Amino acid sequence: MHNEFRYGRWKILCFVFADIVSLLLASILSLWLYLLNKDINYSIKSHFSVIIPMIVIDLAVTFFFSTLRRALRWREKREVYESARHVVFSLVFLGLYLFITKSGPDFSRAIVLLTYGFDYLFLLAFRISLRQIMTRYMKRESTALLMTTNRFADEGIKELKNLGLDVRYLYLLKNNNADKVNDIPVAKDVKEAAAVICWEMIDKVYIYGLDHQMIPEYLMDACNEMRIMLQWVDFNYKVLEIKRIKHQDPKYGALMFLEGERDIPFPIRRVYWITETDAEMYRGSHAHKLNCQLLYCPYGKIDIILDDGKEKTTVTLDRPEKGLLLMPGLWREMVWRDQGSILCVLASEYYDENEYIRDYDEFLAYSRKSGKEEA
Ligand code: T46
Repeated sequence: MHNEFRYGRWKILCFVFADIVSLLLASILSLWLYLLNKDINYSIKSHFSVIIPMIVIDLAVTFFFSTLRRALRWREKREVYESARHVVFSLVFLGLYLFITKSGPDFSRAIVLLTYGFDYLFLLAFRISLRQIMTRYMKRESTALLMTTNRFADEGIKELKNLGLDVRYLYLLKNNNADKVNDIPVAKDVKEAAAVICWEMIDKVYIYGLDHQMIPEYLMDACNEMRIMLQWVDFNYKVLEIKRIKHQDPKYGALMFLEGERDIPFPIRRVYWITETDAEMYRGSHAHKLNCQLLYCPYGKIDIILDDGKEKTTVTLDRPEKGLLLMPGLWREMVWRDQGSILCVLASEYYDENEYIRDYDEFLAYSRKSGKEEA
């Protein structure tokens, strides 16, 4: 629950307040009904002495059992379950309290049961109404959360701005502790990202340039529970400058490096390289369904011809620090321009011949189906 309090604080307080009001109303109503029966001799004082523990238990259950976790966004069906969970836990803990303090006999069990019965109905009604009011009157249109890595945050924000979307929050996978990027707050972890989506009433979650393996399951489940669509703002390929450190003394050369999941948006599962090649040699003629790759040429010159099913582009790898990031669904051919040039590849997937498309017509059909040609 603590993550929730960083965002939408007063909206949560409204829900907590509604919970307490519902408990008080339920308690008064059940007492009134109970006392309608004139033959019953019941101490109103003892009834009120238990109301304070009831409220404390109610707050503790909300906090420790997170019964408000995604309350603002989840389906009404889910509310039926969560309110029941809240009431059952409260009832159990109140029972324990009465048992431990031995105050059970002063207090009518019928009233307790009646109170929690009414509490359930009021809770459900209040929470559903609050949600409707908040969604109707407080929602800002087109609020978006962008999920990407530190390396791609700036580009992703620009890309969404071009689409007319306002990025309000970021969730950066493998974040190196950035609090803000371009003045946009960054959710610290996946739980906080889910809390932002709920309490800041985020409309859309965009994913920029991330391999499917990097999307945390927790966030996918949370979005699903809150009926938020995950949408990909994707690129097919990108030319990257690999970080390079040149030694002050030229005889020691230069060192280049990159990190999986940070500089490139995928974990590195496989590395391969192609050597001993003749000039004007062709390889390739295939696409991948899943594999993301980073290609670079540490020695020589190689043309990479890319085809998205609609148009062709050529990227020439002729410097060791020039990297070509390829997302799945691109047909490629490689042409060795200089003899002995070396092609190195970092890949997101283990080798699996079934995820290759080696037939061009099949590639065109696949690309049409997956909508890649529209990207
Ligand atoms: C790519 C370009 C840039 C394996 O057994 N394991 C492996 O990890 C790889 C990469 C290949 N192979 C076998 C499969 C074939 O029997 O090696 C043989 C040659 O592979 P292929 O014809 O796919 O080679 P290229 O140069 O056309 O393509 C390779 C990669 O396969 C491909 O992913 O993007 O380099």
